[in-house]
Amino acid sequence: MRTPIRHTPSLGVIVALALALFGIGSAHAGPDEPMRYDGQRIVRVAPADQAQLQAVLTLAEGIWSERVGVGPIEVRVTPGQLDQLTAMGLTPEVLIEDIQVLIDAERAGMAAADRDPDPSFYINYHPYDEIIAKVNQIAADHPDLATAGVIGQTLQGRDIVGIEITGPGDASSRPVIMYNGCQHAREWISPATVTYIADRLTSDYATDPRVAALLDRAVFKIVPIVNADGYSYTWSNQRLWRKNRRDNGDGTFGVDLNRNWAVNWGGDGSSGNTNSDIYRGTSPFSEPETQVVRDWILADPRAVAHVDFHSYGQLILYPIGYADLWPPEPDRSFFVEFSRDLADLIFSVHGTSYTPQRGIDLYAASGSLGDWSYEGAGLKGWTIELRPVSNGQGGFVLPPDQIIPTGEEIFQAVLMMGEQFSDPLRLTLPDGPPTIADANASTSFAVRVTELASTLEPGSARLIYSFDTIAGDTVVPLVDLGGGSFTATIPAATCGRTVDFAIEADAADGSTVRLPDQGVFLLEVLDTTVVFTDPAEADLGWTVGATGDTATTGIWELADPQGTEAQPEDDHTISGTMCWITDGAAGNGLGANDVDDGTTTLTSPAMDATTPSGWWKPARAFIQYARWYSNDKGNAPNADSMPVHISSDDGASWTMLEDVSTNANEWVVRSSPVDDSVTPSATVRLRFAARDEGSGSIVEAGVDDVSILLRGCQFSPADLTGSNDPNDAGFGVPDGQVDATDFFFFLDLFAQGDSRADLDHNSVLDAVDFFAYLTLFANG
Ligand code: 0X9
Ligand code: ZN
Repeated sequence: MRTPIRHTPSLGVIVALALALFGIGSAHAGPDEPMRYDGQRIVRVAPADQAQLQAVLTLAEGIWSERVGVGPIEVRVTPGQLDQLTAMGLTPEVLIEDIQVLIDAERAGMAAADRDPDPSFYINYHPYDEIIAKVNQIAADHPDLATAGVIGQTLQGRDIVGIEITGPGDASSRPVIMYNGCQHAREWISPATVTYIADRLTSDYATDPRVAALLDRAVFKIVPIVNADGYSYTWSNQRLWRKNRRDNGDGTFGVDLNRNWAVNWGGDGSSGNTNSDIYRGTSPFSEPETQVVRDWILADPRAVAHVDFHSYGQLILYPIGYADLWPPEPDRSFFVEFSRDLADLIFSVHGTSYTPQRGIDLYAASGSLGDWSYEGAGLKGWTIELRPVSNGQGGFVLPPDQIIPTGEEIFQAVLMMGEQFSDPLRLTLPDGPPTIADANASTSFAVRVTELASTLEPGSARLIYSFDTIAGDTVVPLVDLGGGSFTATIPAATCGRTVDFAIEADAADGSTVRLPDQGVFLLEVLDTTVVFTDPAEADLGWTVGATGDTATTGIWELADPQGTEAQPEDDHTISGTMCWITDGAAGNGLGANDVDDGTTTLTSPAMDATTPSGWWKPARAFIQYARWYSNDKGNAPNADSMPVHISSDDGASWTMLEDVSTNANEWVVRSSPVDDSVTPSATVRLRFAARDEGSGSIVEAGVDDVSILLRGCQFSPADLTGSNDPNDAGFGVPDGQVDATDFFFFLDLFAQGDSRADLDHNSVLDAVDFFAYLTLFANG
């Protein structure tokens, strides 16, 4: 409410009013009204060095960008400051013309919603008291599911309130997932979103069996407003206040709570300057708000995961955030993979793109809750930056009609997270399940075990396999490589056999986890013969260039590549040095010799992919190649792709094999059956089109070791011999016929205890092997 002026205004007041009317001067507020930001712009400038950066930071009213450093940053400035930036030789780019206009629109939207006779709580933002009342109401409406309570007080004595949500019954051994909003006062969407989450979890329990099942297994604990003093201040005084309201004793106020945690406290990306928006406080946990949340987290031994909700940027940030460090395995892979799954799921709700990334890859922040929940409390910890994606859409001032869609997409992520963390363990195969094994050679593959709601019983991770489904299950322990990594090995078998297999592990809570959760993986044992291979040490007749190629640099060549951040240092061939590469010279900087201005095409010579006939298991031709692709560096990452085509009519027509867009930044070997795409012939060619369509995008590609492989079995696994006479050349050698000779030969092997009769490869000759042979025999 505006305070009427009762006395003759002083000169100072008149000047202030004039400045306000003309939209100049710094942000200001009357005694009872929020500070105004009239005429202030959000601009992007690019200070060239530390001195210029410091000058910009000292000059500007506030820092607006996520990232602060030499190079592009965004700041809030008055018109006068804008002129000064230009005078410094910078070229400010205006992103938001007038931040007050956005704030006024936010207020107007809220006022309109308040007039609504039956306003849904989430079509609007709410002050501290109303959010706390709402949380208490949610608990009161669902006494069987939720309990709200005060977990501590802020510096100014406001209550920090939490709500605990779980299904009826004994919850003492249910995993707990913890969320909080509003460490940062101005990020209004974060308390709104976590309140929405609490509301949906409780209200959907009765109607959505998925939510009911989840809440019967897991507990959610939510603190919507950590920084209650700061949040209140953004309503009463300064909409863009970030820190708490600590009186620093030097005329400045506020500690950045998200720099006050005891994890690398005082390090990079925090400030000892009391005036700074990232002021870390006088010591770790100097602030009551961080102490209260710390104790709340540590008090619950059931806790497994935590998310600290912020805005903005649409980011799913995982540890580590204070230095260029990775969590050790298996956590590293878990964070990378699961954060990607969360982003994909969020995208599927309203098409909102969240970027999963490591905190430090955004910028360094020391003493943050996201790192502390992981390193300090031993939880899987994230920082999620909610909508919008950029300040061009308002930044911290997000229109209230975005609350519900934000809540809806995050609610799906909450369900996925809850379901994942109620699993005792997570089993994954980092390289996927093997599908083809070479005959007479064992097959090893990687298995990863991540501990979620429980821990792994030592020694319990195991492979279960069976030959031809009929040969009985054999169980072998996995080899433990440490750090959650294991190796599984399926023994060698003759061509034509099939193996079904699964992985199991026991958890300390008494449960068993299986992969796949239903059915089995299937492995085919086949003979593989390399009929053609091109190690690319010399040019066997490749063609560089095609009609329509316009690339001016990074043209394909046969070379020994020079390594860069985007290009390999070594070729793929073990004994070689050369490969096909988009300009093998490193050049002067990443952008120097990469593909630019369009496409460069590389076409292989004709290769013979015809298959022999008359095999027991028909031979199939596979085309295999090693490829390199990098497009995630530079200013416009991931703008391009590399289509790979195959032709079986000597290049007259082409079929797409794959469109490479994942940036492995390493050699990846691809192998696929030729007859999946084209009819195998004696004139099969491959074509690789590396292209740069967006400007500023770095594209580097390589090709090596193109090969044709034949896979199949010449003889049936029941075909053991051509003769029963040890003096015959055909003794013990398959002859293409499954007949009585083979049957008696097997009986002999079996009677003599020959390991060739051990068809289930468990080192015991028994009825299982006997019946396994009968089945093979019956199948021809
Ligand atoms: O700087 C922060 O505290 C968070 N961003 S915000 O704009 N909401 O203030 C992000 C912290 C995430 N951690 C790292 N980037 N290391
Ligand atoms: Zn924040």
